[in-house]
Amino acid sequence: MNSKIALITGATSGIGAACARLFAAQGFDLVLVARRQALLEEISKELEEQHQVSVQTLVADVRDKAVITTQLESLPAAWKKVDVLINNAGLSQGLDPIDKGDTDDWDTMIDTNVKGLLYVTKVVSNWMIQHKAGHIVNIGSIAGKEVYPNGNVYCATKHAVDALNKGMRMDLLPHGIKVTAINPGMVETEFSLVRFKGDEERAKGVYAGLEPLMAQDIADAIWFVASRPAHVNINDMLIMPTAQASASLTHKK
Ligand code: NDP
Ligand code: 8X3
Repeated sequence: MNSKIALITGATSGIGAACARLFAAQGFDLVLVARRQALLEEISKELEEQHQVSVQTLVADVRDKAVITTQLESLPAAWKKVDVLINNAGLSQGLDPIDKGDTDDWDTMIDTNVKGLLYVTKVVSNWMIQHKAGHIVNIGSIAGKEVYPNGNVYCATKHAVDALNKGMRMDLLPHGIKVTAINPGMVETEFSLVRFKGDEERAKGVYAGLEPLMAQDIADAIWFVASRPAHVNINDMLIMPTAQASASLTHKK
């Protein structure tokens, strides 16, 4: 094993997969969490071969408290010395006014983006406390700073991440654990495809006429915050495409 470990949730796609590749390139061993086993195995094999790092894959739904807790706790002791936790697993479902929203979509977003993040953090923060060091990077959003029409529940979950990010930093302060929020604007990943439940045309339309951020842009920012000296913590970073001024204002050509 190498000397540093990063645990990344939502590592099969988008920002999480880009982080897995970047942290492996920097020599980190990885614990990768997501639901799609085949994709997890593919990325794990790719990184072990390309970068001579070790990878543990946890096929788990972060919404399932018993499963995610047991899987994390079942890791060998050496893997529990996590240096960087990237709380990235998350999603949006639907884009409807509050009176038309699907309550199952609301449950999925709240359970994944808020409760799933908490379940993982509960376990890993205790490991970090034991080791008296660690860095938790929470993936929030511009949607956690502002609200946009029909974004209601998704925005509420990301506002919750914003609050949790601040709360965690206070609670973990005596233990020397860093806590950082990375808040992206529009990033072209599977995000819109998931939001619009596989409607590729609608998903593509979100990014048409402007240059969105790419997952790599966010991974670069995460690497930057994770590689600061021990005495420096970046509390909060808001990263937007140049063509996006606010949550609801983009400039399309
Ligand atoms: P993707 O859809 O490309 O990736 C989401 C990842 O989360 C996938 O690996 C998915 O894996 C995983 N995931 C989703 N639900 C669960 C679950 N219940 N349990 C475990 N893993 C899960 O989207 P992004 O990369 O864009 O999203 C990553 C994060 O960035 C999210 O928190 C999102 O809210 C946030 N974000 C995205 C922005 C964007 O414009 N794209 C902007 C701002 C923030 P699997 O399906 O295999 O479980
Ligand atoms: C995702 C970005 O476009 O929904 O958090 O505000 S967006």
